[in-house]
Amino acid sequence: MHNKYNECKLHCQLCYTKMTITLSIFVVLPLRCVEMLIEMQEEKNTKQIVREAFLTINNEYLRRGAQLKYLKSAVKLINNEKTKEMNDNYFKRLIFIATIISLIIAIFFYNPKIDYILKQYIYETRCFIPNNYLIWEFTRPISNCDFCRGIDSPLNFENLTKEEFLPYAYSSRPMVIKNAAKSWPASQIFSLQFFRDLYKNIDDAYTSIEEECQFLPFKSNFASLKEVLEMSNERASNPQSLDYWYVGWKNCHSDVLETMKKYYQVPHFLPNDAEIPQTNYVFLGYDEGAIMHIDYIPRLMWQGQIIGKKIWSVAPTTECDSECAPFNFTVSTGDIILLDTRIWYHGTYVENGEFSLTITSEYG
Ligand SMILES: O=C(O)CCC(=O)C(=O)O
Repeated sequence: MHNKYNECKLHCQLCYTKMTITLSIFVVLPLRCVEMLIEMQEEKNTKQIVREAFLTINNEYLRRGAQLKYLKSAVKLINNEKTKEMNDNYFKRLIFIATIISLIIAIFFYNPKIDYILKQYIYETRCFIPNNYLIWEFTRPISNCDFCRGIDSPLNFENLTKEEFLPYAYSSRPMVIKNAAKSWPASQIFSLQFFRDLYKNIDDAYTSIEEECQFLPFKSNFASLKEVLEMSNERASNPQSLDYWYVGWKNCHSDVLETMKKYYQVPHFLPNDAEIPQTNYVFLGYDEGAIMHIDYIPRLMWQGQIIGKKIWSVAPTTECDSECAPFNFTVSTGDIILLDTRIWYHGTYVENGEFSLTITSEYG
């Protein structure tokens, strides 16, 4: 497990490096090259005019009896000065370009605010995976629209058995299994306070998020899970204020996971052969939830709605826009949603100032 996380961290860092180098190579340098080409063309035109004027003057001098060797030595003198001036200009340009590139690199690597913004909006939000929405969006395979054609709602099941679920188990059709999480003790135990105590009482729990796991602030202004769990009670319970918040994070500390797992089960209808990671995610808060995005994760996603209810908006990938339509649906308290978040864009919303808390993991 740890190796996987370290690999992932390294991958994230590589992605940042790639982004910086890509910007430098594909934006700054081409712009500079175009500028230099224009300058060279202008210089060529000017040289042509000067050459013609110079020849005319030379002919006139020769016609008036001047000697060729004096004209040649005058040209040599001017040429030497010109070459020195040009070298100076190129040297200055080189320093200028190097400074700009170094500045960009420095800003990307060392400015925590920019790094933070990029992490939220450009780089991928789940460190589980190659870490960059932009790169993923540009490089993801084109979808075969079979997955969304004719789909305008999730499949709804009342509680069902493993056998009944099997035919649908690995389908990419959004599904809601009603009341499947209703009996989990988590609905009585999990709350903001529960996670406050849990993270406070376990050594290195916060560090595990920073070093191995992931924090997703969405639109709220928190920089870390610690900030979330240490917010004032007033803010925590006052969703009507302008300061509403919604966050998610991944748990990977073994003690945190062990305690959490006392209060929920992996959905009972998932196939026995499904691979299910040890880690999980918590999403909680008010109002505007996750912004529309697609996940680059290795498996399908399940989520138990422990407290409150949530509106899900799902949309097909853009290449399927003409064949499939986006749609919304509600997941109520105690329901479990199954969604292939790798091919369905998805965002969430919590209505009416209510509080929502969910547990998520993967299977596949
Ligand atoms: O539960 C939510 O609000 C968002 C979940 C999500 O975006 C995800 O699982 O990728």
